[in-house]
Amino acid sequence: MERYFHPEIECASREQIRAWQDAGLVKTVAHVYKNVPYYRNLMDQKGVKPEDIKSVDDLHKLPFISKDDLREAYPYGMLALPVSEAVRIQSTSGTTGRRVVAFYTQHDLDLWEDCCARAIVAAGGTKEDVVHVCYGYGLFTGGPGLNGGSHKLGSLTLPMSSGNTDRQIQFMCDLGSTILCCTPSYAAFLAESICERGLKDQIKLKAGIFGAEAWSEEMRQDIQNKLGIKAYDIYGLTEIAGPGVAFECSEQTGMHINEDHFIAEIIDPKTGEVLPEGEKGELVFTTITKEAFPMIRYRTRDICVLTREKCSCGRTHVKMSKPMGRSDDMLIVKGVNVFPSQIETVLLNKGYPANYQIVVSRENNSDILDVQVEMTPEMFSDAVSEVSTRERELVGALKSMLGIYANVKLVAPKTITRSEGKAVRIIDKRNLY
Ligand code: DLL
Repeated sequence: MERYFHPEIECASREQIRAWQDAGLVKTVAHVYKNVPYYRNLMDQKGVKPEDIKSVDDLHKLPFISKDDLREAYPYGMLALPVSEAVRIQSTSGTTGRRVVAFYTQHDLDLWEDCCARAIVAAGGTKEDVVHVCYGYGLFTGGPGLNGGSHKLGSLTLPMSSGNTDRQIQFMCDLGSTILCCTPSYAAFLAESICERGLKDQIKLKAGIFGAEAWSEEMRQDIQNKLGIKAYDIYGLTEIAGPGVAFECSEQTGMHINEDHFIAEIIDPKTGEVLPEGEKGELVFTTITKEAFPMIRYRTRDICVLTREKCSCGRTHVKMSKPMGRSDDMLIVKGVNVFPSQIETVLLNKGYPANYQIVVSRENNSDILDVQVEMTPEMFSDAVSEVSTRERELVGALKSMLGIYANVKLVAPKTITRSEGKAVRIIDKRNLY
């Protein structure tokens, strides 16, 4: 049995998980109420006292925390211990407003790395594996998280960080990397580069652990086929820990949330009302084991579904679906909700690579949706006259998926900038007006 598969935890009964969560919640609420004045004020405003929280059934009484709260409390306002107790910060990649800074004690780091080790084991990892980590290192949690998880497992860890694709591929071949950890968009780019160089036979990869951004089932198939691996999803966010909050197992049908550390709820993003299992809504997390930066009912903005259906891997922890986009990433174009993942599904189904750019603009008070799509080299070498036929076909397919008209422009292979971290798929020019 692998060191980081703990059946007594990951396959525990619902009653046992509930008991951990009840106890962890009571302790965490008392801790933040005592030590985080910002949160104490939020609770006081709602008229809730720590004694009112006796079990998970009382969770709904507590106020939510949002990214705006964390920005307001920046930098130390949400730290629940003296600075001298914290040993590390990580930070979000936020491009607007103040960054969010999360703090960790040594104990917090240990638990986070355990979560990442569990994810690697669930993807078939053992001590014998060579784990190639090309998530970014530094403030981003991707590199440090998977690096720590791989160390815990005792696997040889390659702290590659992102970029320098030639060196990535060379190390992969020379050192015999077996598990690749990076964003799915970078995995797709690496797969493309490996195939182009005719090196597929020289790599020993068997699995990939890809997350930090939304990716479709079609993209999974594409990466799996190109690299001859199994591609597993991993989810997390800096505010809650980093990668490893949830991860996929051999079933590849959603990600088990580490319920001995996090309580998950799904709420209606408009009303804040808690929704029953199986309904789609915004994912909210409460941490129950963190010391430095506990979060109570943190609104992730990620839209997904939770399910407790029996999983063939034996794990009993609740599963979250792939996030269907973020409530704040969702575009509203001509009054219709558009998620980039819907566009990606259409493109990959029609044989296009996952290299595309969505541009939304406004003219004469009307929204315009432009989608630039890269062709494969084979498509590109076909007769020019076929391009307009192809474009028309995509316009039709997008119309039936989205319900609105999109202008499609096919562009030559390698025209769209590749990403080494999270891909930037959307340019919304309307915000600039
Ligand atoms: O992206 C942590 C991470 C690193 C997860 C490496 C997985 C692998 P942040 O930069 O704080 O943290 O961004 C968190 O990224 O709220 C989601 O919107 C999105 N996200 C993370 N994982 C996934 C995933 C890291 N598997 C935000 N699928 C989250 C879709 C994801 N979106």
